[in-house]
Amino acid sequence: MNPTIESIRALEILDSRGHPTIRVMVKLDNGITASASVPSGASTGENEAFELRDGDASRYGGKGVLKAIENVTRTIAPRLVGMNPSGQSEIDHRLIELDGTPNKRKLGANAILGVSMAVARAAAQAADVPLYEYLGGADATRLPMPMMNILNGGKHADNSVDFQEFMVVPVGATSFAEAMRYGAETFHALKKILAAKGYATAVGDEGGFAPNLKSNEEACEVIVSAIESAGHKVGKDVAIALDPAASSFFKNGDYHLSKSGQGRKTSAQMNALYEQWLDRYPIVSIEDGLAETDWDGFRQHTAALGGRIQIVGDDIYVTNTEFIRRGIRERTTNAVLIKLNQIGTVTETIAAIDLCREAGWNYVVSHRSGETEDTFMADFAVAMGGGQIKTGSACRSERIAKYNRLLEIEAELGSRAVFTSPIARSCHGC
Ligand code: 2PG
Ligand code: MG
Repeated sequence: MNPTIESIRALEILDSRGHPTIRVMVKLDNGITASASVPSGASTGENEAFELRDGDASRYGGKGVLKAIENVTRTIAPRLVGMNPSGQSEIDHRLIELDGTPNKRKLGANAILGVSMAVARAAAQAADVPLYEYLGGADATRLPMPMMNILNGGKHADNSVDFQEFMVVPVGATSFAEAMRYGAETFHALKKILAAKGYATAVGDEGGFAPNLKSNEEACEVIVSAIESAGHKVGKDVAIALDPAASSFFKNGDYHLSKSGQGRKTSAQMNALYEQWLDRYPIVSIEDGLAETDWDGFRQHTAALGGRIQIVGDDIYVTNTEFIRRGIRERTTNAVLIKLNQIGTVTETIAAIDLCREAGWNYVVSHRSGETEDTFMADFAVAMGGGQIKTGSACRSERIAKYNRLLEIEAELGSRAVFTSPIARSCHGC
């Protein structure tokens, strides 16, 4: 007999930045319990699903999530108790219906996603299969290429770097475990290089270093040196991916590189800058190189560079099928960043991925800058089989927890594990 949901509870916990977030616990009538914790972004897209915060300045500076918790226990739980947890789509649609707003403003996407993920976990346990297999089927054997954010700037660090994320991508690795080693070795080499140059080696929100560099370019230069000094071939073994998160420095139609003092640029000048960078550095992927409202700029960016590298849309799509559909129609990018909490349910996130698959686009499953020790997204990345994940540096346990879970999955799959890069190596230095 199929188990049913017996109870749903929620707890206010803290995320990696020390801000409150929500953990949801689901209990089935056969005694199985499962929980899931919800992450939170800093450079959020305007059209993301709504994160419900209490706004009570006397608690956590207004960031408490007691209202979201009450929505789980008082509104959601009574409507889900008695349901079969393996009906993920039915449960998620009931959550969407219960909320009734286009962006989950009433109940909060944080409340809804916590329930959606915890239900999936409980159902996987009830089926006695790992979460990646439950969500992806028996063919879910592909481990993702990690994009490891080893140098942080933008809204994720108090430093002089405008671009938010400088990531290393171990494109030459032949297994996930080897990719981790390449990435971690490069991270440690970078620490030495920064220290030798007299820069700080404290880390930002995603575990990458956050030095006060002289320019944005210097970030690529020190990373190239780190790849070499770790004994890896630049571009062939380890390449670079960027997430400038350009919406965060876009004001009144222009891009303001004010943290580094590199001035104001138009959309066309940003595109020219990226083109120069591609000639100078082993870059294989650029995410949010332009702002979420700059659809024209993005189209030009993709027309100019999309044949050479992966162009990923994050804030512009917010994991929402409506925006992704437009992007596919207008060739705005050639890949999509996927974040469960941008849209708010497991089912809608899978629908976003299905659109990418239909269009033959790449997709990258991503963490948020505010994370917890929850590893749902690691299993989810394997389940979805897109072959890419972005979940921070080789530092900070909320990031490492995801990587460690992937190492565990690779070992568990043994000879069935597949590791192939969906992005080309950079010809830089070939
Ligand atoms: C991003 C994310 C994750 P945040 O912009 O891609 O790295 O940052 O969670 O702050 O939106
Ligand atoms: Mg981004």
